[in-house]
Amino acid sequence: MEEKLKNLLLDASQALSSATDLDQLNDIRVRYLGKKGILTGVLRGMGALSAEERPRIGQLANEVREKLEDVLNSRTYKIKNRVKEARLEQEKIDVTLPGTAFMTGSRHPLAVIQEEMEDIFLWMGYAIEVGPEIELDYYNFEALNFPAEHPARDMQDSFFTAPGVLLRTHTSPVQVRTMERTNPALPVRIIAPGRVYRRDDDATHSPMFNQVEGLVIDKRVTFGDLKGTLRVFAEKMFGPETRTRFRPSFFPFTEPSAEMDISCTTCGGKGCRVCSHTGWLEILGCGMIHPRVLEAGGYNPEEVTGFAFGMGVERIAMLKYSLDDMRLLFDNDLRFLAQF
Ligand code: 2NL
Repeated sequence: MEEKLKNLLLDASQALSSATDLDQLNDIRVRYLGKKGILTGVLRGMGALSAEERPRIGQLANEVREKLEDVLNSRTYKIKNRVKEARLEQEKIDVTLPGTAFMTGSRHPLAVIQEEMEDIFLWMGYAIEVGPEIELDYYNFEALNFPAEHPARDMQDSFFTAPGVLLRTHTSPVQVRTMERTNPALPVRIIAPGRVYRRDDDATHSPMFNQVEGLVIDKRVTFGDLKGTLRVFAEKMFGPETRTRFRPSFFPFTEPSAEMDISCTTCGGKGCRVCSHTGWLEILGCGMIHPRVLEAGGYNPEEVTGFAFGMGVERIAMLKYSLDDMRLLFDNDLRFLAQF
């Protein structure tokens, strides 16, 4: 019996020591120490022992069980540790490796330019006003002194959504609404940036584009104020060496009306392909607010005067970024957009 227990201790210890994973270890534990295991089998033979031998063998059996449990525990600990070490070895990261670059967005060139324009006028004391893109014919045309037969009022030229309702063709209606809301308060000094819509679509025209219009009303506002304001704008926007000139023009909502040119941003005025060898680039339309428009806004043209101007954000962006095709601004090609 004693011999059997000593052999059991030896065999089980050896088996436990050579086990390489927890499943094997458990199999060995069940085989030797389980309810129906080898140790239980040996102890069954204790009934045949004499009364003197029984306590000695019983104690020996307990010692064997305790020793085996010690071996089992230390082996379990070792194997668990080895598994953990292997996992950590796999998980180790080289913190000196280059990281994975995130895709980051960038501002749209039109948004960048529009904000630059807004910042210049904010600096000059203007407020920014916005309004609806779906407008009444009244605010888009009627209040702006467009004659009933004006071609822009045609279905061919504008997007009508219902009789008397259309997508605004300029941001002027925002300014009429502002005059209505603020009259007779002075001064009025606002810009109206935003999307506008016209029915053409070719290489040089998009059916949707962006405009910044401006409006100033006060006592004794002059054409000189208009010229000085827009000249400062041009110098801030295109650089202090930029020269400006004003040519007579016509708009239904201003009288007199003018267009402002700046010295060519590419050749500085010497003449090149960009300016068609004239040295000048047209960038905006402007004029003194027509008395009938002041009246529609609730201001008395006998007491106040004002000037207004309007320019396309796309045109300014194309000049500042030397773009030869407006469609670059609308195609949303990331190879282009990522440069801004
Ligand atoms: C252009 C010309 C212009 C205006 C817009 C305006 C607005 C009111 C009253 C009078 Cl409420 N005028 N706006 C005036 C002159 C020119 O735009 O070529 N825009 C791209």
